[in-house]
Amino acid sequence: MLIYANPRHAGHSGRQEMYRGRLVPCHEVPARLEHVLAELARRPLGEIREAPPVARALLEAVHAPRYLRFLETAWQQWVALDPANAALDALPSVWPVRGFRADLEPANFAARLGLYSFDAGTPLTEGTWAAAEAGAACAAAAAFSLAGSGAPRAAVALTRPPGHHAGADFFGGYCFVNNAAVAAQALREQGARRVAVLDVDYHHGNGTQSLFYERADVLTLSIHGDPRTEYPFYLGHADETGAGAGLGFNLNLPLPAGTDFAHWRAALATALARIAAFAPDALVVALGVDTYEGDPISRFRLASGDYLQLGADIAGAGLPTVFTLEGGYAVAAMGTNVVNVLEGFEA
Ligand code: Q9C
Ligand code: ZN
Repeated sequence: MLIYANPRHAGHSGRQEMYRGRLVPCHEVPARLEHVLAELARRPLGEIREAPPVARALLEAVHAPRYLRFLETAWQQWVALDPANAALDALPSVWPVRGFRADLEPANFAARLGLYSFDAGTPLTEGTWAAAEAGAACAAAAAFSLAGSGAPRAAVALTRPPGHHAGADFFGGYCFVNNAAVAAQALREQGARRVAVLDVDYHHGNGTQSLFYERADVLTLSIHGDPRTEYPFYLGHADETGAGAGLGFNLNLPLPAGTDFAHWRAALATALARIAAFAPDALVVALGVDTYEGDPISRFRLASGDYLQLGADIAGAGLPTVFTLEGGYAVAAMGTNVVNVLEGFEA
């Protein structure tokens, strides 16, 4: 398999996130990706490459242009408010909910930050845009690498910040640019007629679902902690099946906190059967390993060894596959768990 590692990821390094009334150290830290790279050095699975820059048109096929413009200048705007802000992260604290105007871009920076976000757990830092844009480049390059004869079976966008919570014009859940959606859109643009996006992160992939909710050419599926109790709470329920032309092309498989691998794997079998019926030309896997029993913010009970089987089950779909790296916060186990999925896929 081909691996595109994000060389700018460490520039996105949040200090603190708001959690239960306190600012606590960020869970989504650069060491996560470093552990995966270290494990890949021990268990090589393929060439590790740098991606060429991502086309703006591809980003704009996924995200609103004004959102992208905001993200790329947000740090300068933040520091322009007060030079002392350079020592802080920008964290939103006000949002337009039901009945508020979302069509107008406020003149106030804090109000713009809230307009384009949905939680206070996702700090924007000096290197956030460069990291997110370079991550999207990894996702696009991974997708493009699957075309043509001699293409690998799979390609990996090894990147952070993650992407699956980011929607057309909002960041949140540690995500800014939706890498899985960029990969799916890139696959469509290079000739795949239908693409499935399977999200195995502990948290529902609300951004990906919302981006493709009215499209029949991209089937979205997500296996996740039941949003009645688990983040992101406001989306990810089983009755969300798509709308308009996309009706029937979204499948949510929420599972209760405490779910073990046997029950999780049964949900995966349901998802894979739906994918087989859809008969896509390619698959994108939003690969979060926060389903791990040792994850500090999640509540499934997968063991490290289970990820080998998870990867093998996904390989059973027999599809050209792009993996994007999503969550996983048991930092020291990240390398083992992610590389187990990839090794299980290759076996
Ligand atoms: N104040 C991913 O796994 N935690 N994102 C809730 C917010 C947010 C997880 C605390 C969890 C986001 C990609
Ligand atoms: Zn997650």
